[in-house]
Parts: sequence; C-alpha cells; structure tokens
Amino acid sequence: MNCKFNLILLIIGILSRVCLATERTKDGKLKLVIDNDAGGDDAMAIFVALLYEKYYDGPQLVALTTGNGNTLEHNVCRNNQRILKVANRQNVPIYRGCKSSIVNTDVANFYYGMDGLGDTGETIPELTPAEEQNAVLRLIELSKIHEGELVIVTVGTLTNVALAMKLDPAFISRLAHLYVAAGHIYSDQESLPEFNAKMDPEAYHIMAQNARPDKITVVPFSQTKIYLNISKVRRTYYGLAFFCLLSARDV
Ligand SMILES: [Ca+2]
Repeated sequence: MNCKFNLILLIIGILSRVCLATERTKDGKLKLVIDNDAGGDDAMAIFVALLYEKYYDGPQLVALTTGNGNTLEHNVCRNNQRILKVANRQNVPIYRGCKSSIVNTDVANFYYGMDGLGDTGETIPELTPAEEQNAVLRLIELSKIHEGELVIVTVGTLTNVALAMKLDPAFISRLAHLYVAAGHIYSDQESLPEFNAKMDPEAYHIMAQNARPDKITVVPFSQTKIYLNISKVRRTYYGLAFFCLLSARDV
C-alpha cells in the first residue's frame, strides 16, 4: 500500500507543478486532460485536480480519458462516471480509450478490487454516459482546439497517448505539456518495472521516442520513492484530508 500511496503523492506533485512549469496562454487558463485507469489512486488525482481548479485557479479539467490498467476499461469508465457524479462535475466529458495494450500484456491487476474502487457494491444513480468519440481521436482534437494550452497528465498506461502520437506526429508539439506518471522499465533500486510502464511497454517506448524536454516530463516512480521523503505521520494527515474531501461530496 505504501507504493500506491507514493503514487498518489506523485500525482499530486505533478498536478501542483502543472501551473508552475508551463506558461499560460491565450485566455490565461490552461486546459487539463487526465488520462487514467481509475483505480482508487486515480480517483484521488481527479478529485485533487478538481479542487485545484476550483480553489487555486488551476487548469480547467476539460476531459477524462480512460484505459485498461487497475481494472478493465469498462470498469474504469464507470468509475470515472462515479467520480464526476460524487464531485458534482458531470459537465466534464469522458472519452473511452484503449481496452488493452498495443501488443500484449497482462490483464488488469485489480489492485483496488475487481471494480477498481473497492467492490463496495454501492450503486450511484443517474450517471452521465461517456461520449461516443474515441479517446485517442479526442486527444488529437483537443490538442488542436486548445493548441498551446492543453496539459495532459497520464496516470495509467501510455496506450492512448502513444496512439495519438502515431496517428498525428504533430500532436506533442501542439500541447502545452505532457506529464507522465509512469516510471521505470529498469531501475537499480527496484527489482520490478513500474506498473504503468509495464502494462504497455511498447506505448511507453513510443512516448520515450517522441519525448522532448520542453514538452514531456516523465516522473519516475523509483526516483520519487527515493527522494520524496514524507513521514508516516504526514501521510496519515494527507489520507485523512482525502477522506474528508470525499465525505463532504462538495468539490
Ligand atoms: Ca493509475
């Protein structure tokens, strides 16, 4: 669980850096897409992004895009619907992405249960349907609509983003920035590859091939674990804060 909590902190760190690391353009408001495989930790990331937008003038969340990972994609889509419903932000559209990796990899890991959010059995009514347009095509379209001001944060596999790169070689150049929360394939300190990279290594390779320091920031999970020295007490406070936010249901 400590590894997963470190990932949540990593995601928070990325979101908090989005405004600082990227020059604001046009209407002065960066646009944000979170490409995710929610997943309890990705749910936290989405909540934090919405709070950051509302209370700290953070980037405007303009879409969620889904993929396979912590659970199967159809569960990820439903979790995105549930998250937005709880946050009272069903105006954010959901675009469904890849249901498997580009070549071949494991099925979802079900770290947070079969449904990705703890298998509580809770039914949340009146969920807003996902959009019909595919996530990959929408990412390309959004990069044109919001050229120079679109930030994409990936907290799952790189499948959707890699396919967008392949379909449209100018995709990355139109982004304000791409933040990748997918760590190492190999590390001296870690015996296993990081989950988001391992789930689609070919997509990770495509992203790395197209990486430009002015456009893509990869935050290695292994390095975060080494240098993000947050005490257990502070972790507890962060956890309590998250649960308070979730309970309040008034983002
Ligand atoms: Ca994730």
